[in-house]
Amino acid sequence: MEDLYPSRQNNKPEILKRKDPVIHTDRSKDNQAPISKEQLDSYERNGFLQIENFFSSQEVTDMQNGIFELQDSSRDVTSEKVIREPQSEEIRSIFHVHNDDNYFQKVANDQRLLDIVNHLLGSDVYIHQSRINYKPEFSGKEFDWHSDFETWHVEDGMPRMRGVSLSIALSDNYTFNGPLMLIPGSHNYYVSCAGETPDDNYKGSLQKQKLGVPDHDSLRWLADQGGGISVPTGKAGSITLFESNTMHGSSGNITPYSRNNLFMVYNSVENALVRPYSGGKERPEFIAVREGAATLSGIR
Ligand code: 6CS
Ligand code: FE
Repeated sequence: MEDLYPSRQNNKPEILKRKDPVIHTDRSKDNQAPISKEQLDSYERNGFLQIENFFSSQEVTDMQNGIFELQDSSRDVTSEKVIREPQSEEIRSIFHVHNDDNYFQKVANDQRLLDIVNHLLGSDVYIHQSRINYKPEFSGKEFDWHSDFETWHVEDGMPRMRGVSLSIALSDNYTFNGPLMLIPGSHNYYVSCAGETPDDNYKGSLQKQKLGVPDHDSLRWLADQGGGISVPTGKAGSITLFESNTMHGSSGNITPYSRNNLFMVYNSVENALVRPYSGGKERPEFIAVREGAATLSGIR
């Protein structure tokens, strides 16, 4: 298939224009959306949308219990799905929870979420990737700047920008405890990065991403387009939806307040994975769902 978004093919970074819509349902149908026109405008313009108090306090408590139970039961487990920090045994992420855990399967299928995501992507959807990210107090480490789409395109063969990432805040997000930072408007550009992708890059990149992290000039250029850097703070139970190509990252956490979230990626069923554009081998199912891709039908 033609590569509309080449990256990691040579040593020169380049900024390309986005070639896909941001909202995949025609804007004349805004009145059928489960969110307001202002929220759709904001998502389309900025490449992300935060909705505060999306989940009830009971749901937040249930999800918090769920992530800590999984953390406890995974502590001594050797599994590729359990990602440790590079310099310690501390758990950084647990992958594929939308499938492996009954409770998180229900969360992924939540009708309130699907109504929004179906509208944004203009089709039925499935989960491309899911993970819990733990950023413990005093020691949680950073995620360097990246576009998720860049990795999913190069390493997983996701053809077009027709996915949306959902981060459910399971701790209060302050400006200082390593929250998500996003560059508003960056979803409209694609930073074609330098470098070449070795097979099994994921074994290192999930601890600390190196390839697909843009050069400093490109990052400065994106932020200088006018958007600067946004940090959606707020209580646990808020959600942030961000477009697959929105440039984002987060700092380490040296504060006494942990910062944990549940992260799920919805991809359009019309944007199914092909062979990785790197030409290399496919990443495993727990990072990039292929065989298990099931259209989500919703649970109320
Ligand atoms: O590899 C992935 O699919 C995801 N993980 C990282 C660290 N960066 C890109 C993407 O978000
Ligand atoms: Fe990311």
